[in-house]
Amino acid sequence: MLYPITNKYRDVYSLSGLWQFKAVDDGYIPSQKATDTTFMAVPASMNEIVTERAIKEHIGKLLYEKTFSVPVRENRIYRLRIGATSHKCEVYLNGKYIGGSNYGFLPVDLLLEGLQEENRLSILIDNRLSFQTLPPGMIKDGQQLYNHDFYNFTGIHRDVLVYTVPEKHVEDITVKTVVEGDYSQISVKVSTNCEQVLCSVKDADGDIVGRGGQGLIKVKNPKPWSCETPYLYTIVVETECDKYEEKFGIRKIHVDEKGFYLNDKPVYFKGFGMHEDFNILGKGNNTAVNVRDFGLLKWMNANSFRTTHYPYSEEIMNLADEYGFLVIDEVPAVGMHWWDDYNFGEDKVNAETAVLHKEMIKVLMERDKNHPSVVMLSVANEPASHEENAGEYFKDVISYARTVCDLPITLVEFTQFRENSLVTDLVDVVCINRYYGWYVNHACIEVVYPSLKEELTDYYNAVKKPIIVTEFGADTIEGNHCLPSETFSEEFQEEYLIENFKAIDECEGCIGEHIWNFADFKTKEGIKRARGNRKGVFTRERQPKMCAHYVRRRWKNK
Ligand code: BDP
Repeated sequence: MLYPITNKYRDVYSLSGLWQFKAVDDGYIPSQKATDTTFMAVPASMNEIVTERAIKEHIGKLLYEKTFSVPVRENRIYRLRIGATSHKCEVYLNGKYIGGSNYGFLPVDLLLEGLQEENRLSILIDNRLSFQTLPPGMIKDGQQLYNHDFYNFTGIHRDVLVYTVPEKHVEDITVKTVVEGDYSQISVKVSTNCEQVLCSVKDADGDIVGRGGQGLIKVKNPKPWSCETPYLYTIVVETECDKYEEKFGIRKIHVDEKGFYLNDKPVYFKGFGMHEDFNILGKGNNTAVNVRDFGLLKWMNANSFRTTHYPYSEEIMNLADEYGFLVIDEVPAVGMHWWDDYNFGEDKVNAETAVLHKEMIKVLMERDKNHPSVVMLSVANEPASHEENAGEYFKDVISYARTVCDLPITLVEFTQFRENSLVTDLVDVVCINRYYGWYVNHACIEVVYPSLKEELTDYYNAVKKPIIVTEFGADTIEGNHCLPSETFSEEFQEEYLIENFKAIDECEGCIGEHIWNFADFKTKEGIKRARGNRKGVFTRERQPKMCAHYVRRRWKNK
């Protein structure tokens, strides 16, 4: 899946900016230009922009509409690329349905036929969650309920682009690399309806270092991509009438009983679970926020993050390649329960959910396959992996994932006891979220170290797979100081993290620590949430809390 680019053969026109907007009923068809609309920003979530609670919390459909004109050139195919909407969308051009998507967080790419001098693009978004959406949820007593801890932001969250490709064009490029002695073999697969395909590899200075057609290209003395030196090459694919350039890195990944290796060197994962979340913008992609976030990740001496709990924007993935971060790419299968333990009747995660789950894994891998930063796939966060149906469900999903993804695969677990998990056997790297001293024995800082140490040691001895502690954290209100420490104070957050680190440092099989969370973020309202989840090492405005200074010193030497 190629990102729209401009060059001699291709054009891109951005439709991001001001759109018309309103809440609509289920039966609404945009056959006429909408009336009674208000302005809305794209990309952005609508929820923190609007001033009325009823719209902010609207459950159902919303219309986004915009008129646009682009130069219409002959022998060009026009396409529409929406980076992501939340969640489902239906797209209409001049009142005619042209396609849509059953899920958010991934691109929607549609053919635009019959463009006129002036055109009306209407996007209907549906933000309802059910047991057959990802993430799952249910509507009860007029309320949208869901079992995950981030706000169900609604909107067009990434850029909307009209782009052109020549009739004969490069459709897709897949790059894989292997290092043998002094050479790297770059295997290039191009899907195209063109006759002649020439491929060349440019180094970071723009010099050509290898040429060929489809198939293998040799590069002498390759410079590997790593966190310290995120060296990027470019594959240039040229045909008789099209050209596409895509960056890639030469890197090798493997996992064994003891560790995770990048270019044959063991990796220790230092970083965070994060969120696409910012004041007013909600989940809207924003370059300024992205650059600030990567600057802060570097400042922290982090080397990795997990895209908790859904695929992040392509712009963020590009920055991860450039800055040298290892990314655990996650699909939005978060808070999945089969409700064996609850009494919600027949409504539950089922085979239809699994079809969507597999589809999202496939599309995510198609989107991210050439990013050297993407080093592992996470197929879910904290499913009820002890419930009877979980074993069968994830066996199916993970064996499918292995047919479309050659990266190590994980599934992030919270089940308190390893013995109860029905999925640990299926993964390459064990990822666990643990909140001793917070959700378990709240405020008992003394239990954190012994409990975590005992559990990690037991886990590793039993499964002999590398372990990353993918979440641990304590809600902290910035500026709240307390001596001796109490929960929610900056002192407690720092002490709590230190106790977790002590346990992690003493566990043989532990190959990483991801603090929950990078920054404070918005959640649904709840009795445990005063203005969202406050476990950030940074505030929602991206200023450091006290513990940031301790953690950055720790990670400098780790
Ligand atoms: C974990 C979830 C994460 C939550 C976190 C918390 O994976 O999404 O935000 O708990 O409660 O269980 O802070």
